[in-house]
Amino acid sequence: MAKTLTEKILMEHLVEGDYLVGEPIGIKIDQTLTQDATGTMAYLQFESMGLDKVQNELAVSYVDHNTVQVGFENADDHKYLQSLAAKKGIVFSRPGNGICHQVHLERFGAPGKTLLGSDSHTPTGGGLSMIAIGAGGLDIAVAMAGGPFHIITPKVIEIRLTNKLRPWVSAKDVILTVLQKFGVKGNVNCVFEYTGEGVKSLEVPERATICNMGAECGVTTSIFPSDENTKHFLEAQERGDLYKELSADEGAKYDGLFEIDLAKVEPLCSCPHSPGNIKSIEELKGKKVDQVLIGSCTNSSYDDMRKVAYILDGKTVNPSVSLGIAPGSREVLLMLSEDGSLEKLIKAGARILESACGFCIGNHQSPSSKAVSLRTSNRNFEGRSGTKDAQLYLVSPETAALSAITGVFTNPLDDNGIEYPNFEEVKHFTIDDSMFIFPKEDTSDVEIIRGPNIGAPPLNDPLSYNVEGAITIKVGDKITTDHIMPAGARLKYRSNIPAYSEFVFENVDSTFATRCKENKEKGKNNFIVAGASYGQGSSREHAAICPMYLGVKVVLAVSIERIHQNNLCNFGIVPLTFINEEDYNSIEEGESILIEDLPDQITMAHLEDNPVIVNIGNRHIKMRCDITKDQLDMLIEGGLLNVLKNKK
Ligand code: MIC
Ligand code: SF4
Repeated sequence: MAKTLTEKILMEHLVEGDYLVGEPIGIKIDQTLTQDATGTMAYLQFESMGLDKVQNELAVSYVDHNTVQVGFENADDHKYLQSLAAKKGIVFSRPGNGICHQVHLERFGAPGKTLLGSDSHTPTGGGLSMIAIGAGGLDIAVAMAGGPFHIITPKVIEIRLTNKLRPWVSAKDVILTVLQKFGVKGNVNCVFEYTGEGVKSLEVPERATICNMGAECGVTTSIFPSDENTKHFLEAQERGDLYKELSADEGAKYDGLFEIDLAKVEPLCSCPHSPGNIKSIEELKGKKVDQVLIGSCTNSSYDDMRKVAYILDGKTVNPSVSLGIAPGSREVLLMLSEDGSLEKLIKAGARILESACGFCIGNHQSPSSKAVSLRTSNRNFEGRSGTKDAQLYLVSPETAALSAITGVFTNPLDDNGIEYPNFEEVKHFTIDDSMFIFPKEDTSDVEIIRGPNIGAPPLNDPLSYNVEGAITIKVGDKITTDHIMPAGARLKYRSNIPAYSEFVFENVDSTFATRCKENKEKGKNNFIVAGASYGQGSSREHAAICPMYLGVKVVLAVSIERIHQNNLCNFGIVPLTFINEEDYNSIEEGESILIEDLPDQITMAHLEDNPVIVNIGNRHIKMRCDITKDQLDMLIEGGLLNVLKNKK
């Protein structure tokens, strides 16, 4: 039978289950990546599995998120990660080497491979025809131990591209067109597969931009075929031997189709406070801008950056704008310095930022109060920038660079007196792998360094029979992991769960952690009630670990996003969804709640699709518990770490 590209790669990696859409399967993971903010916990969990070395083909540990180093905490994490990598056979990418997704694409990604990363933008690898998936750190730890990764066999949606983009319209506008169509919720367990003759007009970095931001739709991953452009990219990275041609079979059947005529794509923008809140730049043009930030794993390739330098050449950043530029990797930065682009950027008045996540995660460059901040990154959730009332707009590098000059939203399609650059495809990237530390065979003399910031992964208790307590918080729709577990200034506590837990829901309800602790002291459990698409956004498992630490036992939501649902199960928090959505409206914060026979109820929900009956006040509310057999075991035993321990 004719197969989609997604089916081909997934089936080649199938190690558990039957490949039937909607059914759980286990796939073999070839490559893993971690970044420092999720990595310390992932490696602590890996250590607790007791293995001498990682078991998968390639594991890379990047340091790119916490590079600000205010206080000792981040630097402690870096030391731990470096020594752990040396001990366990992991490639270490030193701080300053660049953003994990950009660097991985440049130096390690390979068509047809599976990649699992402890970061939700791991699908960037789909630009190189990989099945690249974001997951929680514990799932990466299991993959590094040689275990399979479990997903629900996805629906494959064809995104067929025709024609080619007009000058001044770019890959970011394509993915914003996709977001306009699919939105940020309701796309769980789908893969976006790009096809059509328009594909060949897009280079690998452009494809990577498109796959990167597919994460905002909540899909499992996105993928492009591997073709001549892929070959050229790999050859230019001196990795041509990894090339293989890959595409869907003629006549392959898809579960949906969205056609995009690239020639008709408009310059677009994600408006506050959701990537799915799309408007055209034409609608916004003339609006005053206070800050422009260019970079992040979405748009920081050499192609993006040299275009920006070309646009800024001979100009000066508008006096009302602060312009920051963060090239995605050391390779990109080196090339910008070699071809004269860096000089153009500096002369124009750009503030050159470290090749790291930085502004994107609110680690620095927080805008002024109520500022309008134009960014080429992928998320504009409220408060993510570090300034709660700032207004974040996500745009292409072209729109960002032009607006930095004019000081207002500027439509790149209008005549701006600049000819669109016609750059040649890069024939050879400047390769310098000296900031990777490759592991040695004999690691007997390596000691793992643990500073005071390095804690231990906390464990949960097995699920009690009757679970009783209070609705400690009720939140609305589209609550992101940034709402649950803020990053930015709090990021440095990622390796210290008791300290980080103090900040759960900090910007939503600052007394949440205190109330949880009071309930816990009285022997009561905590429950979270949420609207649709709970836990969208990042892969940070801390959005499950820290609530778990505070005694949260169950989340009752209208719907829960894929990665977060997995993280909840991994840490023994029961995910329930309303069968009748109206029941969500009837619940009030503070009400008491009792779920009787919970282990039995979720077992029957798994086996027979029975509803789970929840008693709130004097009402009996029916909930769904949509979990796999593995997740059932995790929930009953109090999390995946307990399951693994009990197996030994
Ligand atoms: C993000 O973009 O939100 C992050 C920070 O990269 C997260 C990971 C994290 O929270 O450490 C992600 O995308 O998974
Ligand atoms: Fe880093 Fe931002 Fe990309 Fe997350 S989205 S990996 S914080 S650059």
